[in-house]
Amino acid sequence: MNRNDKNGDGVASFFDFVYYLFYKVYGKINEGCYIVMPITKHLKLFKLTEGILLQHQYVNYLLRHEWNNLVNRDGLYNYLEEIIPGLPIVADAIAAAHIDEGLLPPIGQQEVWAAGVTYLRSREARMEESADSGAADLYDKVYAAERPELFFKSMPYRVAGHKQEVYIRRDSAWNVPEPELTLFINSNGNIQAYTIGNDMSSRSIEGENALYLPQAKIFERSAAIGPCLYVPSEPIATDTAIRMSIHRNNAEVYKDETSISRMKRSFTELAGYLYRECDFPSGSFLMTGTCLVPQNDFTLRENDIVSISIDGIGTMVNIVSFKPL
Ligand code: DO4
Ligand code: MG
Repeated sequence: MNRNDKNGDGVASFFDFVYYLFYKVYGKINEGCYIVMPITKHLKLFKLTEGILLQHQYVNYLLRHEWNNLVNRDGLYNYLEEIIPGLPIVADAIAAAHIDEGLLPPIGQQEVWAAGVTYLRSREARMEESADSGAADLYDKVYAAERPELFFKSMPYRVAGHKQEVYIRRDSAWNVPEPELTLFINSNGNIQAYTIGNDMSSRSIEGENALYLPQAKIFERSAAIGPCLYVPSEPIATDTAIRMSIHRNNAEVYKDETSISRMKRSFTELAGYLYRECDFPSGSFLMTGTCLVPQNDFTLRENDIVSISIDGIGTMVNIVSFKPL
């Protein structure tokens, strides 16, 4: 795989290259004089039709493990680091070809859940869209309440991955993507990894009546995750940036970014509520809420291209479509 391609999708950037050099040079200096490295150690797991690709310090390794058993453990980063010496190395070009042709969403048997109204921007948007239904107050209250809003989002078979289609509903006039940092929580309730999530939503159905939330949120390919599982040695940095752009006929029609530090709740708090009275034998994914909402006159159209990037994890790209009739 291209050493500078930290997204795993063939796209290398100058910044990736500088990061790579810094990692190598500074890492060497550290080996000699025991200075703490400023870069979080991390690994990436790409789920492929041919197996699992592990990317560590820009070297690719092939794993033949069963996905659910592999990821569902405490100390996932340490376990993966320990087994690396026994793994076959995959040449850069072969790894790139596998990722290009055989990339799957990084999910096995896990349910996907989502948190709502965890950012002020989301509270404001829901209050606006539900003003006519009289439900605006609900969103104000849930933002302030001790208990977070958590809702079921998807079974694994409805989930789209990087470069795959996401769907908008034919019976919805107002459709948006929701870019969300997504947690992978193991069966013990411990956050082990992160990925990029898109909580595709119908704002017209959600705004019409708050009780329509499941229809606004759950439909074929309304959840996308990818391109990989990002497994850091430490919890993800609180100032991590999240960016979204939307392209239509080769023109950019939306672009914005923010930081997950704006979130009102902590990730462990959300995971704690989800696991209070539910067991997840293979772990679960939890989308943590959106902080980027396009202006109110924006709705997605067929063939729009949605790109979501999160620092460290990479970029997930999806094409907007309708479920075939
Ligand atoms: O309350 C409705 C859904 C909220 C949501 O999906 C979000 O804040 O991201
Ligand atoms: Mg959402």
